[in-house]
Amino acid sequence: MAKMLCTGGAGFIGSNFVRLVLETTDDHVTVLDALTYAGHRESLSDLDPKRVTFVHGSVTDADLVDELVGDHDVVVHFAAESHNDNSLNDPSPFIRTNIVGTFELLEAVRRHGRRYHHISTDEVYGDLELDDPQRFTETTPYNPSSPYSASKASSDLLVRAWVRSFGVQATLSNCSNNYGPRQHVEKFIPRQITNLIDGIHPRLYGAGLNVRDWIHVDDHNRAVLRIIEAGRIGETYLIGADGEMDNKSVIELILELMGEDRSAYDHVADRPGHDLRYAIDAAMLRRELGWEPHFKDFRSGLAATIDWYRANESWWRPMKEATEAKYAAAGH
Ligand code: NAD
Ligand code: TDX
Repeated sequence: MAKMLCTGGAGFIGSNFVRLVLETTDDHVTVLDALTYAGHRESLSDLDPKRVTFVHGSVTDADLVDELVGDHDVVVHFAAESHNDNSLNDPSPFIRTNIVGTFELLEAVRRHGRRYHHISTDEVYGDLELDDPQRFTETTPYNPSSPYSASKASSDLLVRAWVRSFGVQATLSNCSNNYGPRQHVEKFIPRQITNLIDGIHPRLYGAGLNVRDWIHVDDHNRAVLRIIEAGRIGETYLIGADGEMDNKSVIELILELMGEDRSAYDHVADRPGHDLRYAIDAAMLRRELGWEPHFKDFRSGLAATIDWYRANESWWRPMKEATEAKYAAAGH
């Protein structure tokens, strides 16, 4: 049994990761989470307290981080400010949490000689043309567009430098857009599902031709577990499930699955600097670590996600009004 420290474990991907660890290993998990607007204790409240310990605190708190890292075998770092639109409104928490927080963890991992896995995003590579035959690979140069993606790119580069300069035992993964249960209603898919439940039209930024490469959160997390288990130290693994789809088609599919007219959505102001297309080539992960996605059919994964939001209104309702007020102020 290993003792795992999971930062950001009360957020979307982190909370699903904790569940997967409990289901598939005998590890103990300590969650370190600051419970920002994006963190929810309820996402963990039904889990066995003998196997999950919750610590309320920030990854920027050097003393707390040092103590916790020293007491664990493996650190998996999910905690971040994660939303592009928020980073355009106010970049400052993105710099503190995503860059300084990663620095504090790396320093603690270095002092204590612990194994570290860094969670990142395909957005660090910038965007692709719609007709570009190349997809992102582990060697694509970094070219981030937004304050969010620049802060994640910075954190990745810190990890690579700590591996090379100090011999820190780290791996990295950069994943494409996740969907699934417990995702904040500020994000594209849950925003449209919960709008429709509330009788509001879905909101499409610009013409909606932007392409995202969708992967179910459990497939992302199964890949993370494989990398922790068998990944090569110092290596970056790209995680994606060949799920490219443009935003307009995603909105039309959500409308269809929820029994509405496929054209019943509104076009709203586009996001400044909006990345056009992300696409991941996950050949290395598949070849080297034998990973395969379980969710191969986006339509059925999306239908299950819609069912989850219908059945769990008490989870998302408290955050809906404030989220929509923020969007209204930004013209989205
Ligand atoms: P999220 O916003 O749902 O959750 C983030 C969690 O981190 C929250 O629980 C929040 O309270 C916590 N947190 C924020 N600041 C903190 C701090 N200073 N100290 C401790 N905890 C703090 O985000 P998510 O979508 O679950 O993303 C998790 C990670 O995965 C991030 O690193 C993100 O960059 C990366 N990622 C996300 C996606 C995606 O599609 N959502 C894709 C690829 C990579
Ligand atoms: O209401 C909306 N309408 C709309 O058209 C919203 C909220 C978004 N969009 C568009 C913008 C993007 O092209 O949908 C796409 C997806 O938007 P987000 O859910 O905000 O995701 P994105 O900006 O692609 O970033 C996501 O994937 C990479 C995560 O939020 C990041 O944390 C991750 O790193």
